[in-house]
Amino acid sequence: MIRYHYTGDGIGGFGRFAAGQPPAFLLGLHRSMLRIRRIEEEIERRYHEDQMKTPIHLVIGQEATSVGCCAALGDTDLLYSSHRTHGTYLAKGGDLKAMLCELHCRANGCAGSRGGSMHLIDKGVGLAGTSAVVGGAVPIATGAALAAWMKQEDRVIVVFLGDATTEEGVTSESLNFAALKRLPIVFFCENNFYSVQSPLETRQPPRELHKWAAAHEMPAVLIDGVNVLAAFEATRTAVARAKAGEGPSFIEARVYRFRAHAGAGDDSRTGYRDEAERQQWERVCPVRLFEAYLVEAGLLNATAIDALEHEIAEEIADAFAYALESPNPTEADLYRHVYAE
Ligand SMILES: Cc1ncc(C[n+]2csc(CCOP(=O)(O)OP(=O)(O)O)c2C)c(N)n1
Repeated sequence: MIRYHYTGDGIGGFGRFAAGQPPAFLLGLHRSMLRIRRIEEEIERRYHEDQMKTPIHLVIGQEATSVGCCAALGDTDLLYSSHRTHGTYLAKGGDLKAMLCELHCRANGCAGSRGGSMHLIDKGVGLAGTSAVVGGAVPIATGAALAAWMKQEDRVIVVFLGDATTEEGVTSESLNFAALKRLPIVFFCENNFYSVQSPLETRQPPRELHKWAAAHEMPAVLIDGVNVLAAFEATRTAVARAKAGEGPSFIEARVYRFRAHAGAGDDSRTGYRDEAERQQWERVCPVRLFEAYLVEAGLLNATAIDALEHEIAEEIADAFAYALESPNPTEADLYRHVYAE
């Protein structure tokens, strides 16, 4: 039984957002999504070799939200996210080699081998922090927005959260506080309908998450999370509002993760979701759908796609080789960043 149907417009949903956008911008979004997909597929392929000493939460199927959102952010805007980090980290411009070193627990990982996949960070590009604690990043991002507002900084804070994160008390507190103080923050909710293996309908009364958020007195929209341009446009609107001093916004993007909650492969056969449900969403894969749109629009062709695939594959092979050749942390590294009287 399919519980959660795709209700977007598929390939027909791109046209109204694409009008007037430069081809280079559209191609850049496609490239960024394809790159994230291929990086994660390679992580997944190698995961069983047990060289990556970290749990992983793949975003395969959810690339459009990170990429569309980050395309609307500037370098000084800050992004926070949860345990499902790879998409936001890479879309915000995080360094691939430093990410793979972190996954391989190498000394030059982006979190100094202390964090693993769930704690990626790259402050140089505004990827300000990620947290394995469900709801952990939300109040931290809200605090960063308070700081930005108090210091009159020209920046917006965005925090990615899952549907289950709306069930954490601290998320309600954060939305309330952000609305009260009119903070420059965007709550970007990726609703993939599941918390590990628990469907939304067993966790919340029948309601729509954006309507729940709207009750906190902030604009709250529902978008097709498969549509990278819808994610871009919704973020752009929310960022403009925040920068104009008008306060927070909430975006609910309906998405679907194609893989298991954690680790490599799909786990639908354990019975918590119907494989037909996943297959239905795979037919509107965000990467392939946008690619098909660009081909139809005459902006991409098979030769260009081949060249892009080749270029991305080389970058990935190079970055994995770099990570595997990088030094392990030493005992002395253990004492760095440790404070003792
Ligand atoms: C406070 C807390 N409770 C429970 C967990 C275990 N846990 C890890 S991820 C997860 C599900 C989170 O679901 P959601 O926020 O919807 O994000 P998704 O994994 O679907 O991207 C849970 C319950 C945790 N890490 N932290």
